[in-house]
Amino acid sequence: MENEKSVSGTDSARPWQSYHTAYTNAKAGMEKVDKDKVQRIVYEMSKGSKYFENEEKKEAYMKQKIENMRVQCAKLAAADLNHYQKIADKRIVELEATRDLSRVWLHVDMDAFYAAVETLCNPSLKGKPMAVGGMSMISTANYEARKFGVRAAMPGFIALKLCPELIFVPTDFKKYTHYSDLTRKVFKKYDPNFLAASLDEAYLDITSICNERSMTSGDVAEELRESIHTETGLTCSAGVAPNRLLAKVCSDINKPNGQFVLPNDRMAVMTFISSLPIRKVGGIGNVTEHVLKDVFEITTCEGMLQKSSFLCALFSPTSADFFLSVGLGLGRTDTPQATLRKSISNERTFSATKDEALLYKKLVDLAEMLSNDMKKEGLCGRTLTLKLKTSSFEVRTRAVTLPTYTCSSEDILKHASKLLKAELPASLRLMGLRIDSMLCLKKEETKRNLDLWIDDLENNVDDHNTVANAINPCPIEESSQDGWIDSGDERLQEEESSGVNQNPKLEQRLNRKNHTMSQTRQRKKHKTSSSSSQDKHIPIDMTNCPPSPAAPEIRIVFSGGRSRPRLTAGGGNCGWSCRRCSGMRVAASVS
Ligand code: DCP
Ligand code: MG
Repeated sequence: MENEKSVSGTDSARPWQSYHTAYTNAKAGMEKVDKDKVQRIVYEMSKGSKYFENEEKKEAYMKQKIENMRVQCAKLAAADLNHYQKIADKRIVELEATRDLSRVWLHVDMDAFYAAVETLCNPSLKGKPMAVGGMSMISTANYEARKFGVRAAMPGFIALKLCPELIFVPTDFKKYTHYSDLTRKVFKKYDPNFLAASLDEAYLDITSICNERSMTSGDVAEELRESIHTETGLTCSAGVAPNRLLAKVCSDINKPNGQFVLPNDRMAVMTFISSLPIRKVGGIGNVTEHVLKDVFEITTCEGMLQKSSFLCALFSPTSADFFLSVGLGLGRTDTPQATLRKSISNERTFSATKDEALLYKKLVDLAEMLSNDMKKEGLCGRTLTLKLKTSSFEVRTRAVTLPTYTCSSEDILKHASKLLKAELPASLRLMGLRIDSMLCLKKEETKRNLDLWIDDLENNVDDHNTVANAINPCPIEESSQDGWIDSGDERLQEEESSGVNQNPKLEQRLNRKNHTMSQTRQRKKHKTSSSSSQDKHIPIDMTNCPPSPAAPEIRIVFSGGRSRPRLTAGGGNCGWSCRRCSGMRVAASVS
Protein backbone atom coordinates (compact mmCIF):
# COMPACT_ATOMS: atom_id res chain seq x y z
CA MET A 1 0.00 0.00 0.00
CA GLU A 2 2.76 2.38 -0.86
CA ASN A 3 2.38 5.64 -2.58
CA GLU A 4 5.49 7.48 -1.59
CA LYS A 5 5.03 10.19 -4.18
CA SER A 6 2.06 11.97 -2.78
CA VAL A 7 3.83 12.72 0.47
CA SER A 8 7.32 13.30 -0.54
CA GLY A 9 6.22 13.98 -4.10
CA THR A 10 9.85 14.17 -4.82
CA ASP A 11 11.24 15.53 -7.94
CA SER A 12 14.27 17.34 -6.56
CA ALA A 13 14.27 19.75 -9.52
CA ARG A 14 10.72 20.79 -8.62
CA PRO A 15 10.73 20.84 -4.81
CA TRP A 16 7.62 23.02 -4.67
CA GLN A 17 5.52 20.11 -5.84
CA SER A 18 5.76 18.57 -2.42
CA TYR A 19 5.17 21.88 -0.64
CA HIS A 20 1.54 21.81 0.44
CA THR A 21 0.38 24.59 2.71
CA ALA A 22 -2.90 26.28 3.45
CA TYR A 23 -1.94 28.77 0.74
CA THR A 24 -1.97 26.17 -1.98
CA ASN A 25 -5.26 24.44 -1.16
CA ALA A 26 -7.92 25.14 -3.73
CA LYS A 27 -11.04 27.01 -2.68
CA ALA A 28 -14.21 27.58 -4.71
CA GLY A 29 -13.41 29.57 -7.85
CA MET A 30 -9.87 28.19 -8.14
CA GLU A 31 -10.64 25.19 -10.32
CA LYS A 32 -8.82 26.52 -13.39
CA VAL A 33 -5.81 27.88 -11.56
CA ASP A 34 -2.34 26.88 -12.77
CA LYS A 35 -1.55 24.90 -9.61
CA ASP A 36 2.06 24.23 -10.44
CA LYS A 37 2.76 27.92 -10.95
CA VAL A 38 1.00 28.86 -7.70
CA GLN A 39 2.87 26.21 -5.77
CA ARG A 40 6.20 27.31 -7.21
CA ILE A 41 5.62 30.98 -6.37
CA VAL A 42 4.40 30.18 -2.87
CA TYR A 43 7.41 27.93 -2.35
CA GLU A 44 9.92 30.42 -3.65
CA MET A 45 8.48 33.34 -1.74
CA SER A 46 8.17 31.60 1.58
CA LYS A 47 11.44 29.65 1.45
CA GLY A 48 13.70 30.51 4.37
CA SER A 49 10.92 32.20 6.33
CA LYS A 50 9.82 31.12 9.79
CA TYR A 51 6.55 30.02 8.28
CA PHE A 52 8.44 27.79 5.90
CA GLU A 53 10.48 26.30 8.75
CA ASN A 54 7.29 25.59 10.63
CA GLU A 55 5.73 23.99 7.57
CA GLU A 56 8.81 21.80 7.21
CA LYS A 57 8.49 20.64 10.80
CA LYS A 58 4.84 19.82 10.19
CA GLU A 59 5.71 17.96 7.03
CA ALA A 60 8.41 15.95 8.82
CA TYR A 61 5.98 15.09 11.58
CA MET A 62 3.39 13.99 9.05
CA LYS A 63 5.86 11.80 7.20
CA GLN A 64 6.86 10.18 10.46
CA LYS A 65 3.22 9.55 11.24
CA ILE A 66 2.68 7.98 7.85
CA GLU A 67 5.77 5.85 8.20
CA ASN A 68 4.67 4.57 11.61
CA MET A 69 1.29 3.65 10.24
CA ARG A 70 2.81 1.84 7.31
CA VAL A 71 4.92 -0.21 9.69
CA GLN A 72 1.87 -1.08 11.76
CA CYS A 73 -0.06 -1.86 8.61
CA ALA A 74 2.62 -4.24 7.40
CA LYS A 75 2.40 -6.16 10.65
CA LEU A 76 -1.24 -7.01 10.12
CA ALA A 77 -1.59 -10.67 9.33
CA ALA A 78 -4.50 -12.08 7.36
CA ALA A 79 -6.04 -13.35 10.58
CA ASP A 80 -5.84 -9.87 12.09
CA LEU A 81 -7.53 -8.37 9.07
CA ASN A 82 -10.24 -11.00 9.21
CA HIS A 83 -10.85 -10.17 12.80
CA TYR A 84 -11.02 -6.43 12.18
CA GLN A 85 -13.22 -6.93 9.15
CA LYS A 86 -15.78 -8.56 11.43
CA ILE A 87 -15.58 -5.64 13.83
CA ALA A 88 -15.93 -3.19 10.93
CA ASP A 89 -18.89 -5.00 9.39
CA LYS A 90 -20.71 -5.05 12.69
CA ARG A 91 -20.03 -1.37 13.26
CA ILE A 92 -21.21 -0.49 9.76
CA VAL A 93 -24.52 -2.26 10.43
CA GLU A 94 -24.87 -0.40 13.73
CA LEU A 95 -24.07 2.95 12.17
CA GLU A 96 -26.40 2.28 9.26
CA ALA A 97 -29.18 1.70 11.78
CA THR A 98 -28.72 5.26 13.02
CA ARG A 99 -29.34 6.76 9.57
CA ASP A 100 -31.97 9.46 9.83
CA LEU A 101 -33.51 10.62 6.57
CA SER A 102 -36.39 12.48 8.20
CA ARG A 103 -34.81 15.95 8.38
CA VAL A 104 -33.91 18.37 5.63
CA TRP A 105 -30.86 20.50 6.39
CA LEU A 106 -29.72 23.56 4.51
CA HIS A 107 -26.23 24.99 4.79
CA VAL A 108 -25.84 28.53 3.57
CA ASP A 109 -22.51 30.24 2.99
CA MET A 110 -22.01 33.78 1.77
CA ASP A 111 -19.89 34.20 -1.36
CA ALA A 112 -16.45 35.83 -0.86
CA PHE A 113 -18.07 37.40 2.17
CA TYR A 114 -15.69 40.18 3.31
CA ALA A 115 -14.74 40.98 -0.28
CA ALA A 116 -18.40 41.12 -1.35
CA VAL A 117 -19.25 43.47 1.51
CA GLU A 118 -16.37 45.76 0.57
CA THR A 119 -17.47 45.77 -3.05
CA LEU A 120 -21.02 46.58 -2.05
CA CYS A 121 -19.70 49.59 -0.15
CA ASN A 122 -17.38 50.60 -2.98
CA PRO A 123 -18.84 49.52 -6.34
CA SER A 124 -15.72 50.70 -8.20
CA LEU A 125 -14.12 47.43 -7.02
CA LYS A 126 -16.60 45.39 -9.02
CA GLY A 127 -15.02 43.07 -11.57
CA LYS A 128 -11.47 43.83 -10.39
CA PRO A 129 -9.29 41.33 -8.54
CA MET A 130 -9.27 42.36 -4.90
CA ALA A 131 -8.41 40.98 -1.51
CA VAL A 132 -9.38 41.98 2.00
CA GLY A 133 -6.39 42.32 4.32
CA GLY A 134 -2.85 43.50 3.92
CA MET A 135 0.68 42.50 3.06
CA SER A 136 1.03 40.14 6.02
CA MET A 137 -2.20 38.23 5.52
CA ILE A 138 -5.39 38.37 3.53
CA SER A 139 -8.73 37.27 4.92
CA THR A 140 -10.35 36.52 1.61
CA ALA A 141 -10.20 37.30 -2.08
CA ASN A 142 -12.97 37.86 -4.60
CA TYR A 143 -13.56 35.36 -7.39
CA GLU A 144 -11.63 37.45 -9.92
CA ALA A 145 -8.52 37.24 -7.73
CA ARG A 146 -8.99 33.53 -7.07
CA LYS A 147 -8.42 32.84 -10.75
CA PHE A 148 -4.78 33.77 -10.06
CA GLY A 149 -4.53 31.44 -7.07
CA VAL A 150 -5.02 34.22 -4.51
CA ARG A 151 -6.88 32.94 -1.46
CA ALA A 152 -7.71 33.45 2.20
CA ALA A 153 -4.90 33.04 4.74
CA MET A 154 -2.23 33.86 2.15
CA PRO A 155 0.28 36.63 2.88
CA GLY A 156 -0.52 39.70 0.78
CA PHE A 157 2.99 39.90 -0.69
CA ILE A 158 2.62 36.42 -2.18
CA ALA A 159 -0.85 37.28 -3.45
CA LEU A 160 0.57 40.35 -5.15
CA LYS A 161 3.20 38.26 -6.88
CA LEU A 162 0.47 35.93 -8.15
CA CYS A 163 -1.72 38.81 -9.25
CA PRO A 164 0.14 42.12 -9.70
CA GLU A 165 -3.15 43.98 -10.33
CA LEU A 166 -4.54 42.92 -6.97
CA ILE A 167 -6.29 45.66 -5.00
CA PHE A 168 -6.06 45.46 -1.20
CA VAL A 169 -8.83 46.67 1.08
CA PRO A 170 -8.31 46.75 4.85
CA THR A 171 -10.59 44.64 7.04
CA ASP A 172 -13.54 46.30 8.70
CA PHE A 173 -15.23 43.88 11.08
CA LYS A 174 -18.01 46.26 12.03
CA LYS A 175 -19.24 46.15 8.44
CA TYR A 176 -19.09 42.36 8.27
CA THR A 177 -20.93 41.99 11.55
CA HIS A 178 -23.64 44.37 10.31
CA TYR A 179 -24.20 42.34 7.15
CA SER A 180 -23.98 39.11 9.06
CA ASP A 181 -26.76 40.33 11.35
CA LEU A 182 -28.90 41.11 8.30
CA THR A 183 -28.44 37.59 6.94
CA ARG A 184 -29.32 36.11 10.32
CA LYS A 185 -32.64 37.97 10.32
CA VAL A 186 -33.46 36.15 7.09
CA PHE A 187 -32.28 32.77 8.41
CA LYS A 188 -34.56 33.20 11.42
CA LYS A 189 -37.62 33.33 9.17
CA TYR A 190 -36.80 29.88 7.83
CA ASP A 191 -35.55 28.31 11.05
CA PRO A 192 -35.78 30.27 14.29
CA ASN A 193 -33.25 27.89 15.82
CA PHE A 194 -30.70 28.06 13.00
CA LEU A 195 -27.09 27.33 13.92
CA ALA A 196 -24.66 30.10 13.04
CA ALA A 197 -21.34 28.51 12.18
CA SER A 198 -19.42 31.72 11.57
CA LEU A 199 -20.20 35.26 10.46
CA ASP A 200 -21.01 34.08 6.98
CA GLU A 201 -22.45 30.60 7.30
CA ALA A 202 -25.33 28.85 9.02
CA TYR A 203 -27.19 25.57 9.20
CA LEU A 204 -30.98 25.60 8.98
CA ASP A 205 -33.39 22.75 9.55
CA ILE A 206 -35.94 23.47 6.82
CA THR A 207 -38.05 20.34 7.34
CA SER A 208 -40.97 22.24 8.87
CA ILE A 209 -40.99 25.10 6.41
CA CYS A 210 -40.97 22.69 3.46
CA ASN A 211 -43.96 20.83 4.95
CA GLU A 212 -45.89 23.88 6.07
CA ARG A 213 -45.58 25.61 2.71
CA SER A 214 -45.66 22.49 0.56
CA MET A 215 -42.44 23.57 -1.11
CA THR A 216 -39.53 21.49 -2.28
CA SER A 217 -36.26 21.99 -0.45
CA GLY A 218 -34.75 23.36 -3.65
CA ASP A 219 -37.48 26.01 -3.87
CA VAL A 220 -36.96 26.98 -0.25
CA ALA A 221 -33.23 27.32 -0.90
CA GLU A 222 -33.90 29.51 -3.97
CA GLU A 223 -36.28 31.69 -2.02
CA LEU A 224 -33.93 32.05 0.92
CA ARG A 225 -31.02 33.02 -1.32
CA GLU A 226 -33.20 35.54 -3.12
CA SER A 227 -34.33 36.97 0.18
CA ILE A 228 -30.72 37.32 1.39
CA HIS A 229 -29.90 39.15 -1.81
CA THR A 230 -32.85 41.51 -1.40
CA GLU A 231 -32.01 42.28 2.23
CA THR A 232 -28.25 42.63 1.83
CA GLY A 233 -27.35 43.02 -1.83
CA LEU A 234 -25.01 40.04 -1.37
CA THR A 235 -25.07 36.59 -2.91
CA CYS A 236 -24.75 33.29 -1.12
CA SER A 237 -24.67 29.60 -1.95
CA ALA A 238 -26.67 26.81 -0.40
CA GLY A 239 -26.52 23.06 0.03
CA VAL A 240 -29.49 20.92 0.98
CA ALA A 241 -29.08 17.40 2.32
CA PRO A 242 -30.40 14.96 4.94
CA ASN A 243 -27.73 15.98 7.45
CA ARG A 244 -25.42 18.86 8.27
CA LEU A 245 -22.21 17.21 7.17
CA LEU A 246 -23.55 16.63 3.68
CA ALA A 247 -25.33 19.99 3.51
CA LYS A 248 -22.00 21.75 4.05
CA VAL A 249 -20.33 19.72 1.33
CA CYS A 250 -23.25 20.53 -1.01
CA SER A 251 -23.16 24.29 -0.46
CA ASP A 252 -19.67 24.40 -1.97
CA ILE A 253 -20.59 22.55 -5.15
CA ASN A 254 -22.17 25.39 -7.10
CA LYS A 255 -20.38 28.34 -5.54
CA PRO A 256 -20.71 31.27 -6.11
CA ASN A 257 -24.41 32.14 -6.17
CA GLY A 258 -25.62 28.59 -6.64
CA GLN A 259 -27.13 25.65 -4.82
CA PHE A 260 -27.11 21.89 -4.81
CA VAL A 261 -29.80 19.58 -3.46
CA LEU A 262 -29.03 16.05 -2.33
CA PRO A 263 -32.35 14.22 -1.89
CA ASN A 264 -33.30 12.41 1.32
CA ASP A 265 -32.78 9.06 -0.23
CA ARG A 266 -30.23 6.46 0.81
CA MET A 267 -29.26 5.50 -2.72
CA ALA A 268 -28.76 9.14 -3.68
CA VAL A 269 -26.55 9.68 -0.63
CA MET A 270 -24.45 6.58 -1.31
CA THR A 271 -23.99 7.53 -4.97
CA PHE A 272 -22.97 11.05 -3.97
CA ILE A 273 -20.53 9.75 -1.40
CA SER A 274 -19.01 7.16 -3.70
CA SER A 275 -16.93 9.67 -5.63
CA LEU A 276 -16.65 12.43 -3.03
CA PRO A 277 -12.98 13.29 -2.34
CA ILE A 278 -12.25 12.84 1.37
CA ARG A 279 -10.83 16.36 1.74
CA LYS A 280 -14.26 17.84 0.96
CA VAL A 281 -15.54 16.53 4.28
CA GLY A 282 -15.44 18.84 7.29
CA GLY A 283 -13.03 17.36 9.83
CA ILE A 284 -10.68 15.84 7.29
CA GLY A 285 -7.71 18.12 7.00
CA ASN A 286 -4.34 17.97 5.36
CA VAL A 287 -2.72 15.37 7.62
CA THR A 288 -5.70 13.03 7.75
CA GLU A 289 -6.03 13.28 4.00
CA HIS A 290 -2.39 12.34 3.52
CA VAL A 291 -2.46 9.52 6.03
CA LEU A 292 -5.55 8.01 4.43
CA LYS A 293 -4.18 8.44 0.92
CA ASP A 294 -0.62 7.39 1.50
CA VAL A 295 -1.12 4.54 3.90
CA PHE A 296 -4.45 3.12 2.76
CA GLU A 297 -4.93 4.58 -0.74
CA ILE A 298 -8.25 6.02 0.37
CA THR A 299 -9.12 9.01 -1.80
CA THR A 300 -12.92 8.97 -1.85
CA CYS A 301 -15.40 8.59 0.96
CA GLU A 302 -16.41 5.23 -0.43
CA GLY A 303 -12.85 4.07 0.15
CA MET A 304 -13.49 4.32 3.88
CA LEU A 305 -15.86 1.37 3.60
CA GLN A 306 -13.58 -0.57 1.29
CA LYS A 307 -10.68 -0.25 3.71
CA SER A 308 -12.81 -0.58 6.83
CA SER A 309 -10.79 -3.45 8.33
CA PHE A 310 -7.56 -1.40 8.18
CA LEU A 311 -9.30 1.61 9.68
CA CYS A 312 -10.65 -0.45 12.57
CA ALA A 313 -7.28 -2.10 13.10
CA LEU A 314 -5.17 1.02 13.15
CA PHE A 315 -7.37 3.79 14.46
CA SER A 316 -9.12 4.28 17.76
CA PRO A 317 -12.78 3.19 17.75
CA THR A 318 -13.85 6.85 17.81
CA SER A 319 -11.82 7.71 14.74
CA ALA A 320 -12.79 4.50 12.96
CA ASP A 321 -16.45 5.28 13.66
CA PHE A 322 -16.02 8.72 12.18
CA PHE A 323 -14.40 7.36 9.03
CA LEU A 324 -17.07 4.69 8.62
CA SER A 325 -19.80 7.30 9.14
CA VAL A 326 -18.25 9.41 6.41
CA GLY A 327 -18.22 6.35 4.15
CA LEU A 328 -21.91 5.92 4.81
CA GLY A 329 -22.71 9.61 4.32
CA LEU A 330 -23.98 10.00 7.86
CA GLY A 331 -23.98 13.27 9.78
CA ARG A 332 -25.74 15.17 12.50
CA THR A 333 -29.47 15.71 12.15
CA ASP A 334 -30.40 16.70 15.70
CA THR A 335 -32.36 19.84 16.34
CA PRO A 336 -30.52 22.99 17.32
CA GLN A 337 -32.62 23.47 20.46
CA ALA A 338 -30.98 20.43 21.97
CA THR A 339 -27.50 21.63 21.23
CA LEU A 340 -25.59 23.48 23.89
CA ARG A 341 -22.91 25.64 22.38
CA LYS A 342 -19.70 24.62 24.05
CA SER A 343 -17.58 27.61 23.32
CA ILE A 344 -17.29 30.97 21.63
CA SER A 345 -14.07 32.35 20.32
CA ASN A 346 -12.44 34.90 18.13
CA GLU A 347 -8.96 35.69 16.93
CA ARG A 348 -7.09 38.26 14.95
CA THR A 349 -3.94 38.02 12.89
CA PHE A 350 -1.80 41.12 12.55
CA SER A 351 1.72 42.15 11.59
CA ALA A 352 4.11 40.79 14.20
CA THR A 353 4.66 43.28 17.02
CA LYS A 354 6.32 43.50 20.43
CA ASP A 355 4.54 46.74 21.27
CA GLU A 356 2.81 45.90 24.54
CA ALA A 357 0.40 48.83 24.41
CA LEU A 358 -0.71 47.69 20.98
CA LEU A 359 -1.07 44.10 22.16
CA TYR A 360 -3.20 45.15 25.13
CA LYS A 361 -5.33 47.27 22.81
CA LYS A 362 -5.97 44.22 20.65
CA LEU A 363 -6.88 42.25 23.75
CA VAL A 364 -9.43 44.92 24.72
CA ASP A 365 -11.05 44.60 21.28
CA LEU A 366 -11.13 40.81 21.47
CA ALA A 367 -12.62 40.84 24.98
CA GLU A 368 -15.31 43.25 23.87
CA MET A 369 -16.15 41.22 20.79
CA LEU A 370 -16.30 38.02 22.79
CA SER A 371 -18.51 39.61 25.40
CA ASN A 372 -20.87 40.97 22.71
CA ASP A 373 -21.13 37.58 21.03
CA MET A 374 -21.91 35.94 24.35
CA LYS A 375 -24.51 38.53 25.26
CA LYS A 376 -26.20 38.17 21.87
CA GLU A 377 -26.71 34.50 22.58
CA GLY A 378 -27.39 34.88 26.28
CA LEU A 379 -24.38 32.80 27.22
CA CYS A 380 -21.97 32.87 30.13
CA GLY A 381 -18.75 30.90 30.33
CA ARG A 382 -16.13 29.97 32.88
CA THR A 383 -13.02 28.69 31.16
CA LEU A 384 -11.10 31.42 29.41
CA THR A 385 -8.30 30.59 26.98
CA LEU A 386 -5.86 33.01 25.48
CA LYS A 387 -4.28 31.93 22.22
CA LEU A 388 -1.10 33.53 20.93
CA LYS A 389 0.98 32.96 17.86
CA THR A 390 4.53 34.25 18.02
CA SER A 391 6.39 35.76 15.09
CA SER A 392 8.09 32.38 14.68
CA PHE A 393 4.68 30.69 14.32
CA GLU A 394 4.80 28.96 17.66
CA VAL A 395 1.26 28.71 19.00
CA ARG A 396 0.69 29.02 22.73
CA THR A 397 -2.51 28.74 24.71
CA ARG A 398 -3.04 29.62 28.31
CA ALA A 399 -6.25 28.83 30.12
CA VAL A 400 -7.79 29.92 33.39
CA THR A 401 -10.96 28.96 35.18
CA LEU A 402 -12.83 32.08 36.23
CA PRO A 403 -14.28 32.35 39.73
CA THR A 404 -17.81 32.70 38.32
CA TYR A 405 -19.67 32.31 35.04
CA THR A 406 -19.47 35.57 33.18
CA CYS A 407 -20.08 37.37 29.91
CA SER A 408 -18.74 40.73 31.05
CA SER A 409 -16.02 42.25 28.90
CA GLU A 410 -14.38 43.68 32.07
CA ASP A 411 -14.13 40.23 33.66
CA ILE A 412 -12.84 38.68 30.46
CA LEU A 413 -10.30 41.44 29.97
CA LYS A 414 -9.11 41.31 33.58
CA HIS A 415 -8.28 37.61 33.38
CA ALA A 416 -7.05 37.68 29.79
CA SER A 417 -4.67 40.52 30.66
CA LYS A 418 -3.13 38.44 33.44
CA LEU A 419 -2.62 35.58 31.01
CA LEU A 420 -1.07 37.90 28.45
CA LYS A 421 1.17 39.62 30.99
CA ALA A 422 2.73 36.30 31.92
CA GLU A 423 3.75 35.77 28.29
CA LEU A 424 5.36 39.15 27.69
CA PRO A 425 7.73 40.28 26.35
CA ALA A 426 6.96 38.49 23.13
CA SER A 427 6.69 39.27 19.48
CA LEU A 428 3.17 38.23 18.46
CA ARG A 429 1.32 37.92 15.18
CA LEU A 430 -2.00 36.51 16.36
CA MET A 431 -4.13 36.75 19.43
CA GLY A 432 -7.40 35.03 20.23
CA LEU A 433 -9.78 34.48 23.10
CA ARG A 434 -12.00 31.57 23.70
CA ILE A 435 -14.52 30.90 26.41
CA ASP A 436 -15.82 27.43 27.30
CA SER A 437 -17.95 25.66 29.88
CA MET A 438 -21.08 27.53 28.89
CA LEU A 439 -24.26 28.32 30.71
CA CYS A 440 -27.16 29.67 28.71
CA LEU A 441 -29.13 32.32 30.53
CA LYS A 442 -31.95 32.24 28.04
CA LYS A 443 -33.19 28.72 27.77
CA GLU A 444 -34.38 26.51 30.55
CA GLU A 445 -33.79 23.48 28.40
CA THR A 446 -30.15 24.40 28.02
CA LYS A 447 -29.84 24.22 31.75
CA ARG A 448 -31.33 20.77 31.53
CA ASN A 449 -28.73 19.92 28.92
CA LEU A 450 -26.03 21.16 31.21
CA ASP A 451 -27.26 18.92 34.00
CA LEU A 452 -27.14 15.99 31.62
CA TRP A 453 -23.69 17.04 30.59
CA ILE A 454 -22.60 17.11 34.21
CA ASP A 455 -24.17 13.70 34.74
CA ASP A 456 -22.11 12.53 31.83
CA LEU A 457 -18.95 13.87 33.36
CA GLU A 458 -19.70 12.40 36.73
CA ASN A 459 -20.39 9.04 35.22
CA ASN A 460 -17.35 9.11 33.00
CA VAL A 461 -14.55 10.70 34.92
CA ASP A 462 -12.20 8.15 33.48
CA ASP A 463 -13.53 8.37 29.96
CA HIS A 464 -11.41 10.83 28.07
CA ASN A 465 -13.69 11.01 25.17
CA THR A 466 -16.57 12.34 27.17
CA VAL A 467 -14.33 14.70 29.04
CA ALA A 468 -12.66 16.06 25.98
CA ASN A 469 -15.98 16.40 24.19
CA ALA A 470 -17.24 18.39 27.08
CA ILE A 471 -14.26 20.66 27.02
CA ASN A 472 -13.90 21.82 23.52
CA PRO A 473 -14.25 21.05 19.91
CA CYS A 474 -11.04 21.24 17.97
CA PRO A 475 -10.56 23.99 15.50
CA ILE A 476 -10.71 23.14 11.88
CA GLU A 477 -7.50 23.53 9.99
CA GLU A 478 -8.42 26.53 7.96
CA SER A 479 -10.56 28.30 10.42
CA SER A 480 -11.75 31.70 9.48
CA GLN A 481 -11.07 34.41 11.95
CA ASP A 482 -14.50 33.78 13.32
CA GLY A 483 -14.49 30.15 12.45
CA TRP A 484 -13.54 29.00 15.91
CA ILE A 485 -17.16 29.29 16.80
CA ASP A 486 -18.77 25.87 17.04
CA SER A 487 -20.22 24.88 13.75
CA GLY A 488 -22.66 22.47 15.21
CA ASP A 489 -20.63 19.74 13.62
CA GLU A 490 -17.99 19.94 16.26
CA ARG A 491 -18.13 16.19 16.69
CA LEU A 492 -16.68 15.86 13.25
CA GLN A 493 -13.84 18.16 14.05
CA GLU A 494 -13.28 16.26 17.26
CA GLU A 495 -13.11 13.01 15.44
CA GLU A 496 -10.31 14.16 13.27
CA SER A 497 -8.34 15.05 16.30
CA SER A 498 -9.05 11.93 18.19
CA GLY A 499 -6.09 10.28 16.84
CA VAL A 500 -4.31 7.38 15.38
CA ASN A 501 -4.31 4.36 17.56
CA GLN A 502 -0.65 4.27 18.38
CA ASN A 503 -1.10 2.47 21.59
CA PRO A 504 1.83 0.23 22.34
CA LYS A 505 -0.82 -2.34 23.13
CA LEU A 506 -1.60 -2.47 19.45
CA GLU A 507 1.89 -3.66 18.87
CA GLN A 508 1.31 -6.48 21.31
CA ARG A 509 -2.04 -7.17 19.76
CA LEU A 510 -0.61 -7.44 16.30
CA ASN A 511 2.21 -9.65 17.47
CA ARG A 512 -0.04 -11.93 19.39
CA LYS A 513 0.32 -15.44 18.14
CA ASN A 514 -2.99 -16.67 19.28
CA HIS A 515 -5.74 -15.03 17.26
CA THR A 516 -8.43 -17.17 18.68
CA MET A 517 -9.22 -14.93 21.59
CA SER A 518 -12.92 -15.08 22.34
CA GLN A 519 -15.15 -12.39 20.84
CA THR A 520 -15.99 -11.14 24.30
CA ARG A 521 -12.40 -10.69 25.28
CA GLN A 522 -11.62 -9.06 21.99
CA ARG A 523 -14.48 -6.64 22.35
CA LYS A 524 -13.48 -5.82 25.86
CA LYS A 525 -9.94 -5.21 24.77
CA HIS A 526 -11.03 -2.95 21.96
CA LYS A 527 -13.10 -0.98 24.41
CA THR A 528 -10.36 -0.81 27.01
CA SER A 529 -7.88 0.46 24.53
CA SER A 530 -10.33 3.14 23.49
CA SER A 531 -10.40 4.62 26.93
CA SER A 532 -6.69 4.68 27.46
CA SER A 533 -5.29 8.15 27.16
CA GLN A 534 -2.55 7.22 24.75
CA ASP A 535 -5.04 5.62 22.46
CA LYS A 536 -7.37 8.52 22.22
CA HIS A 537 -5.18 11.49 22.28
CA ILE A 538 -2.27 10.86 20.02
CA PRO A 539 -2.98 13.47 17.42
CA ILE A 540 -3.58 12.54 13.84
CA ASP A 541 -3.62 16.10 12.69
CA MET A 542 -1.96 19.29 13.71
CA THR A 543 -2.62 22.79 12.71
CA ASN A 544 0.61 24.46 13.55
CA CYS A 545 2.89 22.37 15.54
CA PRO A 546 5.17 19.45 15.97
CA PRO A 547 4.20 17.03 18.72
CA SER A 548 4.23 18.46 22.17
CA PRO A 549 6.64 16.57 24.39
CA ALA A 550 4.77 17.15 27.60
CA ALA A 551 1.10 16.48 27.40
CA PRO A 552 -0.88 19.07 29.32
CA GLU A 553 -3.36 18.00 31.87
CA ILE A 554 -7.05 18.54 32.14
CA ARG A 555 -8.07 18.57 35.73
CA ILE A 556 -11.62 17.90 36.75
CA VAL A 557 -12.47 18.87 40.25
CA PHE A 558 -15.77 17.88 41.78
CA SER A 559 -16.47 19.99 44.80
CA GLY A 560 -18.76 17.55 46.47
CA GLY A 561 -22.17 16.17 45.58
CA ARG A 562 -23.54 17.07 42.17
CA SER A 563 -22.00 20.48 41.96
CA ARG A 564 -20.33 21.56 38.76
CA PRO A 565 -16.96 20.19 37.86
CA ARG A 566 -14.16 22.64 37.28
CA LEU A 567 -12.32 21.98 34.11
CA THR A 568 -8.92 23.33 33.44
CA ALA A 569 -6.83 22.57 30.44
CA GLY A 570 -3.21 23.16 29.72
CA GLY A 571 -2.15 24.43 26.34
CA GLY A 572 -1.28 22.31 23.36
CA ASN A 573 0.84 23.66 20.59
CA CYS A 574 -1.83 24.13 17.98
CA GLY A 575 -4.01 26.34 20.05
CA TRP A 576 -7.02 26.10 22.28
CA SER A 577 -5.72 23.11 24.20
CA CYS A 578 -7.03 20.90 21.49
CA ARG A 579 -6.67 17.17 21.57
CA ARG A 580 -5.23 17.23 18.12
CA CYS A 581 -1.82 18.30 19.29
CA SER A 582 -1.84 18.28 23.00
CA GLY A 583 -2.21 14.64 23.80
CA MET A 584 -4.16 15.69 26.85
CA ARG A 585 -3.96 13.82 30.03
CA VAL A 586 -6.97 13.82 32.24
CA ALA A 587 -7.00 13.83 35.95
CA ALA A 588 -10.04 13.74 38.18
CA SER A 589 -10.21 14.52 41.82
CA VAL A 590 -13.01 14.99 44.31
CA SER A 591 -12.84 17.67 46.93
N1 DCP B 1 -11.89 34.42 6.63
C1 DCP B 1 -10.73 34.83 7.29
N2 DCP B 1 -9.63 34.02 7.30
C2 DCP B 1 -9.64 32.82 6.67
C3 DCP B 1 -10.81 32.39 5.99
C4 DCP B 1 -11.92 33.22 6.00
O1 DCP B 1 -10.72 35.91 7.86
N3 DCP B 1 -8.56 32.06 6.68
C5 DCP B 1 -13.05 35.32 6.63
C6 DCP B 1 -13.13 36.07 5.35
C7 DCP B 1 -14.20 35.41 4.59
C8 DCP B 1 -15.11 34.90 5.67
O2 DCP B 1 -14.26 34.59 6.75
O3 DCP B 1 -14.86 36.32 3.73
C9 DCP B 1 -15.90 33.67 5.26
O4 DCP B 1 -15.02 32.61 4.95
P1 DCP B 1 -15.32 31.60 3.77
O5 DCP B 1 -14.38 30.47 3.94
O6 DCP B 1 -16.76 31.33 3.68
O7 DCP B 1 -14.82 32.37 2.48
P2 DCP B 1 -15.56 33.46 1.62
O8 DCP B 1 -16.94 33.72 2.09
O9 DCP B 1 -14.68 34.67 1.54
O10 DCP B 1 -15.58 32.80 0.19
P3 DCP B 1 -16.48 31.58 -0.33
O11 DCP B 1 -17.35 31.14 0.80
O12 DCP B 1 -17.24 32.15 -1.48
O13 DCP B 1 -15.51 30.54 -0.76
MG1 MG C 1 -18.27 32.14 2.45
